[in-house]
Amino acid sequence: MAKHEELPIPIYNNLEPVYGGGSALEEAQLRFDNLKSKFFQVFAHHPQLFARSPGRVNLIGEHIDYEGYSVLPMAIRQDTIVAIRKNEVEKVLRIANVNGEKYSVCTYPADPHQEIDLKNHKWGHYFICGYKGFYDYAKLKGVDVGEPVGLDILIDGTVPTGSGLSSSAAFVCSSTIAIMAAFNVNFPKKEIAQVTCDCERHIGTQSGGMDQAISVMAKTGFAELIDFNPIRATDVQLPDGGTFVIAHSLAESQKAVTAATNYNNRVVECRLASIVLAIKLGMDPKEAISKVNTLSDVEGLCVSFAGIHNSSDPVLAVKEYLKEEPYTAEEIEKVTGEKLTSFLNNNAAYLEVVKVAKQYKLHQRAAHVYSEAKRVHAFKDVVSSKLSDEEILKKLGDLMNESHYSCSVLYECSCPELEELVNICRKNGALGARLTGAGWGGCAVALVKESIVPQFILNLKECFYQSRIDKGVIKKNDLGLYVFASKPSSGAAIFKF
Ligand code: NG1
Ligand code: MG
Repeated sequence: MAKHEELPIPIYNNLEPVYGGGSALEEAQLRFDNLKSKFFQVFAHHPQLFARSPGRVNLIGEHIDYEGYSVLPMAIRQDTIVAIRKNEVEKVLRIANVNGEKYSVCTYPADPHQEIDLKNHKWGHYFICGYKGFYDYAKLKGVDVGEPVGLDILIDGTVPTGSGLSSSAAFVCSSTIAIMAAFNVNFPKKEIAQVTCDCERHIGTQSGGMDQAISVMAKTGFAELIDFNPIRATDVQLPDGGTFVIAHSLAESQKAVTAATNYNNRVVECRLASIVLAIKLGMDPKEAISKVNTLSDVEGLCVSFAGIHNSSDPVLAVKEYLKEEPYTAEEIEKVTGEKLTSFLNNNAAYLEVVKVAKQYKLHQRAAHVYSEAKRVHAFKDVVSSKLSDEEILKKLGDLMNESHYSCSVLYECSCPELEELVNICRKNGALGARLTGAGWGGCAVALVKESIVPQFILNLKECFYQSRIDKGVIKKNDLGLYVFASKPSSGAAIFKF
Protein backbone atom coordinates (compact mmCIF):
# COMPACT_ATOMS: atom_id res chain seq x y z
CA MET A 1 0.00 0.00 0.00
CA ALA A 2 1.25 3.48 -0.84
CA LYS A 3 2.35 5.53 2.14
CA HIS A 4 -0.14 8.10 3.36
CA GLU A 5 2.03 11.05 2.29
CA GLU A 6 2.47 9.60 -1.22
CA LEU A 7 -1.29 9.60 -1.84
CA PRO A 8 -3.08 12.45 -3.62
CA ILE A 9 -5.66 14.64 -1.84
CA PRO A 10 -8.85 12.58 -1.53
CA ILE A 11 -11.86 13.57 -3.64
CA TYR A 12 -15.30 12.97 -2.11
CA ASN A 13 -18.84 13.36 -3.37
CA ASN A 14 -20.31 13.75 0.11
CA LEU A 15 -19.29 15.40 3.37
CA GLU A 16 -19.32 12.41 5.73
CA PRO A 17 -15.71 11.22 5.35
CA VAL A 18 -14.52 14.59 6.63
CA TYR A 19 -17.26 15.96 8.85
CA GLY A 20 -18.55 12.65 10.28
CA GLY A 21 -22.16 12.46 11.38
CA GLY A 22 -24.60 14.14 13.75
CA SER A 23 -24.62 17.84 14.40
CA ALA A 24 -21.12 18.38 12.92
CA LEU A 25 -22.36 17.01 9.61
CA GLU A 26 -25.52 19.11 9.73
CA GLU A 27 -23.48 22.22 10.44
CA ALA A 28 -21.14 21.41 7.54
CA GLN A 29 -24.09 20.80 5.24
CA LEU A 30 -25.44 24.24 6.09
CA ARG A 31 -22.06 25.85 5.39
CA PHE A 32 -21.79 24.18 1.99
CA ASP A 33 -25.39 25.06 1.07
CA ASN A 34 -24.72 28.64 2.05
CA LEU A 35 -21.49 28.71 0.05
CA LYS A 36 -23.24 27.34 -3.02
CA SER A 37 -26.06 29.86 -2.94
CA LYS A 38 -23.76 32.82 -2.16
CA PHE A 39 -21.47 31.73 -4.98
CA PHE A 40 -24.38 31.84 -7.37
CA GLN A 41 -25.44 35.25 -6.04
CA VAL A 42 -21.97 36.72 -6.55
CA PHE A 43 -20.86 35.02 -9.76
CA ALA A 44 -24.15 33.93 -11.42
CA HIS A 45 -22.67 30.46 -11.91
CA HIS A 46 -22.25 27.34 -9.77
CA PRO A 47 -18.83 26.44 -8.39
CA GLN A 48 -16.97 23.60 -10.11
CA LEU A 49 -15.80 22.11 -6.83
CA PHE A 50 -14.79 22.81 -3.22
CA ALA A 51 -11.54 22.26 -1.34
CA ARG A 52 -11.12 22.35 2.44
CA SER A 53 -8.07 22.41 4.64
CA PRO A 54 -8.05 22.58 8.46
CA GLY A 55 -6.27 24.74 11.02
CA ARG A 56 -4.10 23.03 13.60
CA VAL A 57 -2.98 23.18 17.17
CA ASN A 58 0.65 22.47 17.82
CA LEU A 59 0.99 20.22 20.86
CA ILE A 60 4.75 20.60 21.17
CA GLY A 61 7.72 21.76 19.06
CA GLU A 62 7.43 25.53 18.75
CA HIS A 63 9.64 27.64 16.49
CA ILE A 64 11.76 24.70 15.45
CA ASP A 65 10.22 23.65 12.11
CA TYR A 66 12.20 26.32 10.26
CA GLU A 67 15.33 25.00 11.97
CA GLY A 68 14.71 21.56 10.44
CA TYR A 69 13.40 19.85 13.56
CA SER A 70 10.33 17.63 13.92
CA VAL A 71 7.13 18.99 15.43
CA LEU A 72 3.96 17.41 16.80
CA PRO A 73 0.69 19.12 15.83
CA MET A 74 -2.87 17.88 15.28
CA ALA A 75 -5.52 19.22 12.91
CA ILE A 76 -8.60 20.87 14.42
CA ARG A 77 -12.14 20.82 13.02
CA GLN A 78 -12.09 24.54 12.13
CA ASP A 79 -11.13 24.92 8.49
CA THR A 80 -11.19 27.02 5.34
CA ILE A 81 -13.41 26.00 2.45
CA VAL A 82 -12.77 27.39 -1.01
CA ALA A 83 -15.45 27.24 -3.73
CA ILE A 84 -13.96 27.77 -7.16
CA ARG A 85 -14.84 28.03 -10.83
CA LYS A 86 -12.72 28.71 -13.89
CA ASN A 87 -13.90 31.79 -15.73
CA GLU A 88 -12.79 31.57 -19.36
CA VAL A 89 -14.45 34.90 -20.25
CA GLU A 90 -12.82 37.38 -17.88
CA LYS A 91 -9.10 37.06 -17.17
CA VAL A 92 -9.40 38.16 -13.56
CA LEU A 93 -9.11 36.49 -10.15
CA ARG A 94 -12.12 37.56 -8.13
CA ILE A 95 -11.95 36.49 -4.49
CA ALA A 96 -15.04 36.94 -2.33
CA ASN A 97 -15.72 35.91 1.26
CA VAL A 98 -18.94 34.71 2.92
CA ASN A 99 -18.09 37.25 5.60
CA GLY A 100 -18.28 40.13 3.14
CA GLU A 101 -18.52 42.75 5.88
CA LYS A 102 -15.09 41.95 7.25
CA TYR A 103 -13.49 40.82 3.99
CA SER A 104 -14.46 42.80 0.92
CA VAL A 105 -13.92 41.35 -2.57
CA CYS A 106 -10.28 41.33 -3.72
CA THR A 107 -9.44 41.41 -7.41
CA TYR A 108 -6.11 40.48 -8.99
CA PRO A 109 -4.92 39.97 -12.55
CA ALA A 110 -4.80 36.35 -13.78
CA ASP A 111 -1.02 36.54 -13.84
CA PRO A 112 1.02 33.86 -12.07
CA HIS A 113 4.10 36.10 -12.07
CA GLN A 114 2.53 39.05 -10.26
CA GLU A 115 4.33 40.35 -7.19
CA ILE A 116 2.44 40.45 -3.90
CA ASP A 117 2.32 43.99 -2.53
CA LEU A 118 3.62 43.38 1.00
CA LYS A 119 3.43 47.04 1.99
CA ASN A 120 -0.32 46.92 1.41
CA HIS A 121 -1.56 43.83 3.23
CA LYS A 122 -4.87 42.39 1.95
CA TRP A 123 -6.62 39.20 2.98
CA GLY A 124 -6.74 38.02 -0.65
CA HIS A 125 -2.92 37.90 -0.74
CA TYR A 126 -3.07 34.44 0.84
CA PHE A 127 -4.97 33.14 -2.19
CA ILE A 128 -2.34 34.63 -4.49
CA CYS A 129 0.35 32.71 -2.57
CA GLY A 130 -1.41 29.50 -3.56
CA TYR A 131 -1.98 30.75 -7.10
CA LYS A 132 1.71 31.48 -7.63
CA GLY A 133 2.68 28.23 -5.94
CA PHE A 134 0.44 26.21 -8.24
CA TYR A 135 1.88 27.67 -11.43
CA ASP A 136 5.48 27.41 -10.22
CA TYR A 137 5.00 23.79 -9.27
CA ALA A 138 3.12 22.80 -12.41
CA LYS A 139 5.99 24.28 -14.41
CA LEU A 140 8.59 22.47 -12.33
CA LYS A 141 6.78 19.17 -12.87
CA GLY A 142 6.35 19.82 -16.59
CA VAL A 143 2.53 19.77 -16.34
CA ASP A 144 0.94 21.88 -19.07
CA VAL A 145 -1.95 23.86 -17.56
CA GLY A 146 -2.42 26.14 -20.55
CA GLU A 147 -2.76 29.92 -20.64
CA PRO A 148 -3.97 31.55 -17.38
CA VAL A 149 -7.75 31.97 -17.18
CA GLY A 150 -9.94 33.92 -14.77
CA LEU A 151 -11.06 32.35 -11.49
CA ASP A 152 -14.19 33.00 -9.43
CA ILE A 153 -13.56 32.18 -5.78
CA LEU A 154 -15.62 32.25 -2.61
CA ILE A 155 -14.01 31.61 0.78
CA ASP A 156 -15.51 30.45 4.07
CA GLY A 157 -13.06 30.21 6.96
CA THR A 158 -13.79 29.20 10.56
CA VAL A 159 -10.23 29.18 11.93
CA PRO A 160 -9.91 32.30 14.09
CA THR A 161 -7.30 34.63 12.57
CA GLY A 162 -4.13 35.73 14.34
CA SER A 163 -4.67 33.00 16.91
CA GLY A 164 -1.75 30.63 16.35
CA LEU A 165 -4.15 28.04 14.93
CA SER A 166 -2.90 28.50 11.40
CA SER A 167 -5.76 30.23 9.69
CA SER A 168 -3.20 31.34 7.13
CA ALA A 169 -2.06 27.82 6.22
CA ALA A 170 -5.68 26.60 6.11
CA PHE A 171 -6.35 29.40 3.61
CA VAL A 172 -3.21 28.88 1.52
CA CYS A 173 -3.58 25.08 1.41
CA SER A 174 -7.29 25.08 0.56
CA SER A 175 -6.65 27.71 -2.14
CA THR A 176 -3.76 25.80 -3.70
CA ILE A 177 -5.70 22.53 -3.66
CA ALA A 178 -8.83 24.17 -5.10
CA ILE A 179 -6.80 25.66 -7.97
CA MET A 180 -5.11 22.31 -8.66
CA ALA A 181 -8.46 20.53 -8.69
CA ALA A 182 -9.99 23.19 -10.95
CA PHE A 183 -7.17 22.47 -13.44
CA ASN A 184 -7.63 18.73 -12.95
CA VAL A 185 -4.21 18.06 -11.48
CA ASN A 186 -3.41 16.39 -8.20
CA PHE A 187 -0.04 15.73 -6.60
CA PRO A 188 1.03 13.54 -3.65
CA LYS A 189 0.25 15.12 -0.28
CA LYS A 190 3.87 15.52 0.71
CA GLU A 191 4.56 17.52 -2.46
CA ILE A 192 1.56 19.75 -1.82
CA ALA A 193 2.78 20.23 1.75
CA GLN A 194 6.12 21.45 0.40
CA VAL A 195 4.62 23.66 -2.33
CA THR A 196 2.23 25.35 0.11
CA CYS A 197 5.01 25.86 2.66
CA ASP A 198 7.20 27.52 0.02
CA CYS A 199 4.44 29.65 -1.46
CA GLU A 200 3.11 30.95 1.87
CA ARG A 201 6.50 32.68 2.26
CA HIS A 202 5.37 35.10 -0.47
CA ILE A 203 3.39 36.73 2.34
CA GLY A 204 6.67 37.72 3.99
CA THR A 205 7.05 35.42 7.02
CA GLN A 206 9.98 33.07 6.59
CA SER A 207 8.05 30.22 8.14
CA GLY A 208 8.74 26.52 8.43
CA GLY A 209 6.49 23.83 7.02
CA MET A 210 4.56 22.56 10.03
CA ASP A 211 1.20 24.20 9.40
CA GLN A 212 0.86 23.24 5.77
CA ALA A 213 2.16 19.70 6.41
CA ILE A 214 -0.43 18.94 9.08
CA SER A 215 -3.23 20.72 7.22
CA VAL A 216 -2.58 18.59 4.14
CA MET A 217 -1.63 15.28 5.77
CA ALA A 218 -3.71 15.03 8.97
CA LYS A 219 -5.77 11.93 9.74
CA THR A 220 -8.85 11.75 11.95
CA GLY A 221 -7.99 10.51 15.43
CA PHE A 222 -4.23 11.10 15.27
CA ALA A 223 -1.75 13.80 16.04
CA GLU A 224 1.23 13.62 13.67
CA LEU A 225 4.95 13.74 14.19
CA ILE A 226 6.05 15.82 11.22
CA ASP A 227 9.64 15.47 9.99
CA PHE A 228 11.21 17.77 7.42
CA ASN A 229 13.73 17.31 4.60
CA PRO A 230 11.94 15.29 3.35
CA ILE A 231 8.47 15.96 4.75
CA ARG A 232 7.02 12.90 6.47
CA ALA A 233 4.11 12.32 8.85
CA THR A 234 3.97 9.57 11.49
CA ASP A 235 0.69 8.91 13.28
CA VAL A 236 0.71 9.54 17.02
CA GLN A 237 -2.16 8.02 18.95
CA LEU A 238 -2.86 10.19 21.98
CA PRO A 239 -3.57 8.47 25.32
CA ASP A 240 -7.09 7.89 26.57
CA GLY A 241 -8.42 10.08 29.33
CA GLY A 242 -6.83 13.34 28.21
CA THR A 243 -8.28 16.18 26.13
CA PHE A 244 -6.63 19.20 24.60
CA VAL A 245 -8.47 22.42 25.34
CA ILE A 246 -7.68 25.44 23.20
CA ALA A 247 -8.16 28.88 24.71
CA HIS A 248 -7.62 32.24 23.04
CA SER A 249 -5.69 34.91 24.93
CA LEU A 250 -7.66 37.52 22.94
CA ALA A 251 -4.41 39.22 22.00
CA GLU A 252 -4.30 39.07 18.21
CA SER A 253 -0.88 38.48 16.74
CA GLN A 254 -0.58 40.13 13.33
CA LYS A 255 2.33 38.10 12.16
CA ALA A 256 2.44 39.39 8.61
CA VAL A 257 2.71 42.95 9.94
CA THR A 258 5.16 42.43 12.84
CA ALA A 259 7.43 40.00 11.01
CA ALA A 260 10.64 42.05 11.16
CA THR A 261 10.67 42.35 14.94
CA ASN A 262 9.04 39.07 15.91
CA TYR A 263 8.89 35.99 13.70
CA ASN A 264 11.53 36.80 11.09
CA ASN A 265 13.73 38.30 13.77
CA ARG A 266 13.86 34.90 15.48
CA VAL A 267 14.53 33.15 12.16
CA VAL A 268 17.52 35.45 11.62
CA GLU A 269 18.76 35.00 15.19
CA CYS A 270 18.70 31.23 14.70
CA ARG A 271 20.55 31.56 11.40
CA LEU A 272 23.23 33.71 13.04
CA ALA A 273 23.45 31.38 16.04
CA SER A 274 23.98 28.40 13.75
CA ILE A 275 26.78 30.12 11.83
CA VAL A 276 28.58 31.41 14.93
CA LEU A 277 28.24 28.03 16.64
CA ALA A 278 29.57 26.19 13.58
CA ILE A 279 32.61 28.47 13.50
CA LYS A 280 33.24 28.02 17.21
CA LEU A 281 33.02 24.27 16.69
CA GLY A 282 35.84 24.51 14.19
CA MET A 283 34.25 25.18 10.80
CA ASP A 284 35.93 27.65 8.47
CA PRO A 285 33.91 30.94 8.51
CA LYS A 286 33.44 31.06 4.74
CA GLU A 287 32.27 27.47 4.69
CA ALA A 288 29.90 28.12 7.62
CA ILE A 289 28.36 31.12 5.85
CA SER A 290 27.83 29.20 2.64
CA LYS A 291 26.78 25.83 4.05
CA VAL A 292 25.06 26.34 7.39
CA ASN A 293 21.44 27.43 7.28
CA THR A 294 19.82 26.04 10.39
CA LEU A 295 20.69 24.91 13.88
CA SER A 296 19.98 21.32 12.83
CA ASP A 297 22.80 21.66 10.26
CA VAL A 298 25.22 22.25 13.14
CA GLU A 299 24.12 19.35 15.31
CA GLY A 300 26.48 16.95 13.54
CA LEU A 301 29.47 19.11 14.45
CA CYS A 302 28.69 18.59 18.10
CA VAL A 303 29.92 15.04 17.68
CA SER A 304 33.48 16.30 17.30
CA PHE A 305 32.90 18.53 20.29
CA ALA A 306 31.97 15.28 22.07
CA GLY A 307 35.58 14.08 21.66
CA ILE A 308 36.69 16.77 24.07
CA HIS A 309 33.66 17.13 26.32
CA ASN A 310 32.33 13.62 26.33
CA SER A 311 28.90 14.73 25.22
CA SER A 312 27.38 15.48 21.84
CA ASP A 313 24.51 17.42 23.39
CA PRO A 314 24.03 20.61 21.36
CA VAL A 315 22.52 22.32 24.43
CA LEU A 316 25.93 21.94 26.12
CA ALA A 317 27.70 23.26 23.04
CA VAL A 318 25.47 26.35 23.24
CA LYS A 319 26.40 26.83 26.90
CA GLU A 320 30.08 26.48 26.12
CA TYR A 321 30.32 28.59 22.97
CA LEU A 322 27.55 31.18 22.80
CA LYS A 323 27.66 33.90 25.44
CA GLU A 324 24.49 34.74 27.29
CA GLU A 325 24.78 38.48 26.75
CA PRO A 326 23.18 39.59 23.49
CA TYR A 327 25.53 39.99 20.52
CA THR A 328 25.84 43.19 18.56
CA ALA A 329 26.10 43.00 14.78
CA GLU A 330 29.77 44.01 15.06
CA GLU A 331 30.53 41.17 17.47
CA ILE A 332 29.01 38.64 15.09
CA GLU A 333 30.86 40.16 12.14
CA LYS A 334 34.14 39.74 14.04
CA VAL A 335 33.47 35.99 14.19
CA THR A 336 32.22 35.59 10.64
CA GLY A 337 34.62 38.03 9.02
CA GLU A 338 31.78 39.25 6.81
CA LYS A 339 29.04 41.88 7.12
CA LEU A 340 25.56 40.65 8.06
CA THR A 341 24.08 42.68 5.23
CA SER A 342 26.40 40.87 2.85
CA PHE A 343 25.75 37.26 3.80
CA LEU A 344 22.04 37.71 4.50
CA ASN A 345 21.42 39.61 1.29
CA ASN A 346 19.83 36.74 -0.60
CA ASN A 347 16.67 37.31 1.45
CA ALA A 348 14.91 40.68 1.57
CA ALA A 349 13.00 39.72 4.74
CA TYR A 350 16.29 39.06 6.56
CA LEU A 351 17.59 42.48 5.57
CA GLU A 352 14.43 44.07 7.02
CA VAL A 353 15.26 42.36 10.31
CA VAL A 354 18.86 43.58 10.30
CA LYS A 355 17.66 47.13 9.65
CA VAL A 356 15.72 47.26 12.93
CA ALA A 357 17.50 44.78 15.22
CA LYS A 358 19.76 46.30 17.87
CA GLN A 359 21.14 43.03 19.21
CA TYR A 360 20.86 39.28 18.78
CA LYS A 361 20.21 36.78 21.57
CA LEU A 362 22.02 33.83 20.06
CA HIS A 363 22.49 31.79 23.24
CA GLN A 364 18.85 31.91 24.33
CA ARG A 365 17.35 31.20 20.90
CA ALA A 366 19.66 28.26 20.21
CA ALA A 367 19.11 26.86 23.71
CA HIS A 368 15.35 26.97 23.10
CA VAL A 369 15.53 25.28 19.71
CA TYR A 370 17.81 22.40 20.77
CA SER A 371 15.91 21.72 23.99
CA GLU A 372 12.50 21.99 22.32
CA ALA A 373 13.59 19.54 19.62
CA LYS A 374 14.40 17.04 22.37
CA ARG A 375 11.05 17.59 24.07
CA VAL A 376 9.22 16.67 20.86
CA HIS A 377 10.90 13.27 20.80
CA ALA A 378 10.39 12.84 24.53
CA PHE A 379 6.66 13.55 23.99
CA LYS A 380 6.47 10.95 21.22
CA ASP A 381 8.39 8.40 23.31
CA VAL A 382 6.17 8.92 26.35
CA VAL A 383 3.03 8.46 24.24
CA SER A 384 4.27 5.11 22.95
CA SER A 385 5.72 3.95 26.29
CA LYS A 386 4.31 1.22 28.47
CA LEU A 387 3.46 3.59 31.33
CA SER A 388 -0.13 3.85 32.56
CA ASP A 389 -2.35 6.43 30.83
CA GLU A 390 -2.33 8.44 34.05
CA GLU A 391 1.47 8.57 34.16
CA ILE A 392 1.67 9.30 30.44
CA LEU A 393 -0.68 12.27 30.77
CA LYS A 394 1.30 13.65 33.68
CA LYS A 395 4.59 13.43 31.77
CA LEU A 396 3.08 15.02 28.65
CA GLY A 397 1.79 17.86 30.81
CA ASP A 398 5.26 18.38 32.28
CA LEU A 399 6.80 18.53 28.81
CA MET A 400 4.21 21.08 27.71
CA ASN A 401 4.97 23.23 30.76
CA GLU A 402 8.70 23.05 30.04
CA SER A 403 8.03 24.00 26.44
CA HIS A 404 6.05 27.03 27.51
CA TYR A 405 8.77 28.15 29.90
CA SER A 406 11.33 27.90 27.12
CA CYS A 407 9.12 29.82 24.65
CA SER A 408 8.45 32.47 27.22
CA VAL A 409 11.88 32.97 28.79
CA LEU A 410 14.38 31.90 26.12
CA TYR A 411 12.47 32.60 22.91
CA GLU A 412 10.45 35.53 24.28
CA CYS A 413 7.45 34.86 22.08
CA SER A 414 4.80 35.00 24.81
CA CYS A 415 2.85 38.06 25.98
CA PRO A 416 1.16 39.12 29.26
CA GLU A 417 -2.27 37.80 28.21
CA LEU A 418 -0.83 34.38 27.33
CA GLU A 419 1.08 34.23 30.62
CA GLU A 420 -2.09 35.00 32.54
CA LEU A 421 -4.09 32.42 30.61
CA VAL A 422 -1.49 29.64 30.94
CA ASN A 423 -1.31 30.24 34.70
CA ILE A 424 -5.09 30.15 35.01
CA CYS A 425 -5.16 26.86 33.09
CA ARG A 426 -2.65 25.31 35.47
CA LYS A 427 -4.42 26.62 38.57
CA ASN A 428 -7.61 25.04 37.34
CA GLY A 429 -6.23 21.56 36.99
CA ALA A 430 -4.52 21.44 33.58
CA LEU A 431 -1.76 18.82 33.56
CA GLY A 432 0.17 21.16 31.32
CA ALA A 433 -0.43 24.35 29.36
CA ARG A 434 1.54 26.29 26.79
CA LEU A 435 1.24 28.88 24.07
CA THR A 436 0.71 27.33 20.65
CA GLY A 437 1.75 28.59 17.22
CA ALA A 438 4.04 31.55 16.78
CA GLY A 439 2.94 33.28 20.00
CA TRP A 440 3.00 37.03 20.78
CA GLY A 441 -0.73 36.56 21.25
CA GLY A 442 -3.14 33.93 20.00
CA CYS A 443 -4.02 30.70 21.75
CA ALA A 444 -2.84 28.49 24.55
CA VAL A 445 -3.35 24.72 24.56
CA ALA A 446 -3.95 22.86 27.81
CA LEU A 447 -3.92 19.13 28.48
CA VAL A 448 -6.85 18.37 30.74
CA LYS A 449 -8.25 15.14 32.19
CA GLU A 450 -11.32 14.31 30.16
CA SER A 451 -13.49 13.98 33.27
CA ILE A 452 -12.97 17.63 34.28
CA VAL A 453 -13.19 19.30 30.85
CA PRO A 454 -16.65 20.91 31.23
CA GLN A 455 -15.78 22.31 34.67
CA PHE A 456 -12.35 23.42 33.43
CA ILE A 457 -13.92 25.40 30.59
CA LEU A 458 -16.42 26.97 32.98
CA ASN A 459 -13.56 28.00 35.26
CA LEU A 460 -11.67 29.61 32.37
CA LYS A 461 -14.78 31.55 31.49
CA GLU A 462 -15.03 32.74 35.06
CA CYS A 463 -11.34 33.54 35.68
CA PHE A 464 -10.23 34.80 32.28
CA TYR A 465 -13.09 35.68 29.96
CA GLN A 466 -15.77 37.19 32.20
CA SER A 467 -13.87 40.43 32.83
CA ARG A 468 -13.27 40.72 29.08
CA ILE A 469 -16.95 40.16 28.36
CA ASP A 470 -17.78 42.88 30.89
CA LYS A 471 -15.39 45.25 29.13
CA GLY A 472 -16.94 44.42 25.75
CA VAL A 473 -13.79 42.81 24.30
CA ILE A 474 -15.84 39.77 23.26
CA LYS A 475 -19.51 38.87 23.29
CA LYS A 476 -20.77 36.26 25.69
CA ASN A 477 -22.45 34.35 22.87
CA ASP A 478 -19.13 34.04 21.03
CA LEU A 479 -17.29 32.34 23.89
CA GLY A 480 -17.45 28.97 22.17
CA LEU A 481 -15.23 30.41 19.42
CA TYR A 482 -12.53 31.30 21.93
CA VAL A 483 -12.40 28.31 24.23
CA PHE A 484 -13.15 24.74 23.18
CA ALA A 485 -12.00 21.14 23.49
CA SER A 486 -10.50 19.71 20.35
CA LYS A 487 -10.07 16.23 18.90
CA PRO A 488 -7.61 15.39 16.10
CA SER A 489 -9.48 16.04 12.88
CA SER A 490 -8.85 15.10 9.25
CA GLY A 491 -6.70 16.79 6.62
CA ALA A 492 -7.35 18.47 3.30
CA ALA A 493 -10.03 17.18 0.93
CA ILE A 494 -11.72 18.01 -2.36
CA PHE A 495 -15.49 17.82 -2.78
CA LYS A 496 -17.33 17.49 -6.03
CA PHE A 497 -21.08 17.24 -5.98
P1 NG1 B 1 1.25 30.20 13.14
O1 NG1 B 1 1.46 31.15 14.22
O2 NG1 B 1 0.17 29.24 13.41
O3 NG1 B 1 1.04 30.87 11.83
C1 NG1 B 1 3.90 29.87 12.75
C2 NG1 B 1 4.56 29.27 11.52
C3 NG1 B 1 4.99 27.81 11.74
C4 NG1 B 1 5.81 27.66 13.01
C5 NG1 B 1 5.07 28.35 14.18
C6 NG1 B 1 5.89 28.36 15.45
C7 NG1 B 1 3.54 30.26 9.53
C8 NG1 B 1 2.70 29.98 8.35
N1 NG1 B 1 3.67 29.28 10.39
O4 NG1 B 1 2.63 29.32 12.98
O5 NG1 B 1 5.72 27.36 10.62
O6 NG1 B 1 7.11 28.15 12.86
O7 NG1 B 1 4.73 29.69 13.89
O8 NG1 B 1 6.19 27.06 15.86
O9 NG1 B 1 4.08 31.35 9.66
MG1 MG C 1 -0.10 31.48 10.22
